[in-house]
Amino acid sequence: MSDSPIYVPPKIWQWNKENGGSWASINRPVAGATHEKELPVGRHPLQLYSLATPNGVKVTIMLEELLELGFSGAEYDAWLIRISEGDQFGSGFVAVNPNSKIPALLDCSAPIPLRVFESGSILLYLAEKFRALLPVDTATRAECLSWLFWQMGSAPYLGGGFGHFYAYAPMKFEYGIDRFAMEVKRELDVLDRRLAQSEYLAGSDYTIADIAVWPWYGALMQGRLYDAAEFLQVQEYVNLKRWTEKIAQRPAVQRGRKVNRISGELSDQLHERHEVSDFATKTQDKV
Ligand SMILES: N[C@@H](CCC(=O)N[C@@H](CS)C(=O)NCC(=O)O)C(=O)O
Repeated sequence: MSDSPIYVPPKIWQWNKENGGSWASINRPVAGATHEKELPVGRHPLQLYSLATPNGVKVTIMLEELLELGFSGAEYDAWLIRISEGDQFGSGFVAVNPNSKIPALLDCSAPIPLRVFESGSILLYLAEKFRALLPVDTATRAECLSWLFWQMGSAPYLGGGFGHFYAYAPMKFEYGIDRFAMEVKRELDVLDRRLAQSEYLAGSDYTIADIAVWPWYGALMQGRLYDAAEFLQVQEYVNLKRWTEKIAQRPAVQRGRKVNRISGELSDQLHERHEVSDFATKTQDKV
């Protein structure tokens, strides 16, 4: 990387492995497996390969909510994928998600085990499979799916844009931080205005739209993402704050947040989840 503040792009881009960003060691400009490694398979119908990033937490909250609703078919084994160590590039993982990103789900209750990747797609798949947390009437369902897809389109500005330049980039670059802080503030305002009209994103009921949005924007509101709550003055968004705090109290959310977590308080880390009793016996401060 050049030290000059002014970058003139060369005619042809070259892969510079030494760009110094926090994730530089795992970022590559090509897809596909880097090594042979089978994935483990447990005894439950659903096999989840993930990590407790906001995208991963969406799915563990969803599964815990389904179990809370009494769907025993939602029992799952959650296996840890350490993305900083390149587990997402093992051949077994790439077979479940050709995009090499967590979360990835294998449904072994189907006649032939079927793969589902992309967190929004996993939420929709599970909601349709169990007929839960997705409204049935046309208008509310459309509203729910609109917010679900809004999240999938918007969060990359929060993570890949703001989070990257504010927290991970090797130097603080005002242009990038300004551009994405502006966009994230706008997104927070979008949510705040919606939640001024409605208890949850799709209407009066909690749905997969809330499950998709909370791990990103709720975490930002609670000061758990990029240490940016003060910088973005999140307390201004009072309706979003009310929604964030209400969802944080749900038992399934509290359990889902812990699954595949490898940082933070030891009592919040459950590296792998195979049984409901693991929450009581296997958080990392007990093993
Ligand atoms: N659009 C994807 C994004 C998934 C994603 O970005 N996962 C990140 C962690 S939050 C990841 O696995 N990164 C590893 C890598 O980029 O190599 C989804 O929602 O599932």
